[in-house]
Amino acid sequence: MKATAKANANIALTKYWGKRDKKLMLPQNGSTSMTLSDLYTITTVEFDKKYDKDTFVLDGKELEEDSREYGKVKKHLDLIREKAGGAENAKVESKNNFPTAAGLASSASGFAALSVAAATAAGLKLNPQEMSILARRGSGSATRSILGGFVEWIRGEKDDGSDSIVKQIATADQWPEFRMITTIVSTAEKKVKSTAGMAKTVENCPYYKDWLSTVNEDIENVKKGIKEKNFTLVGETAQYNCLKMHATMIATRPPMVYWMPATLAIMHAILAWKEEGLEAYFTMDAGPQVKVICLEKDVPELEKRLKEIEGVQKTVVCKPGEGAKVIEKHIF
Ligand code: 2P0
Repeated sequence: MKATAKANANIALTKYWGKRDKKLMLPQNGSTSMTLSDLYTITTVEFDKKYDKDTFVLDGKELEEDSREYGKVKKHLDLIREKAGGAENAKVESKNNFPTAAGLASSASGFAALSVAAATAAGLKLNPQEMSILARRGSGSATRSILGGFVEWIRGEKDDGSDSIVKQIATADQWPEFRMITTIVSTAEKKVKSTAGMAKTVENCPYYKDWLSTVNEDIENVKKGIKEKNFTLVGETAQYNCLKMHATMIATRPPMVYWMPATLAIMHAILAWKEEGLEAYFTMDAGPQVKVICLEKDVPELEKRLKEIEGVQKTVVCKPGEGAKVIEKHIF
């Protein structure tokens, strides 16, 4: 009744922004991503009669029962208990190797690891597709972290979500030179979480319909670029898609401006370096960190230059990584 899982974060190359069903976590649009090799969550789950309530320890700190995170984890455990026909309480302990809730996709790796660990501990035998559907119920982007390499989350059409599934575009080994340099410019918790932010955008952004009508073309270009290893096509499309998503965030009431001065400084630098012939692209999520899309050969020069930009606290170089998996070593 105890299991541990490790799941990598993923960064979207074309973004998920908006739900059409909040309960089933069905997206308004499809998305694509790269699963990262070096930013991950490890989670141990134990169901046992000895626990008189669910407890959740994140990075060494027990979460309060009235906190938002505790509520989300409990809800996910309830869903798994319902599927497994179990009723025992659980102890859940998670560790991230990066700052939580600062726009570094902690909910993606978090709910992917929780789903694999809890489903395994509860005795559920799920294939990767079923596991990704389960992970999606915890957090939309977590569905993509179940698979490794380059992944597409298909929007689907059905109301029950059975066709809103993930598909691997390419394995990590198919494009081993692809890199994402994550720059950390702020570790402060963001003011508007993705869940609330995307709901507001769907509700009142006048450009949201234009986002929806242009996303599929971006997805096709990213998939084509990955299959052909056409770095320019992937990078340009990812950057363009990210800017369109941020345009919808900015043009929402109340506005969401996730960029910090250092975010903008990196964006300007990347655009200028590209003019000089150093080819890299940027992408940002619902936070200030910039993920720099590049090839292995340019990493030393890019890292050196990025570290010279005021406000850049840290850089982490990530390769295409593996999907979520069960591991033997428990946290407790
Ligand atoms: C993405 N983001 O595709 C997009 C881009 C943020 C910007 O998925 O409400 O934590 O739990 O489904 O998955 C972040 O949103 O939101 C996200 P919920 P989630 O990576």
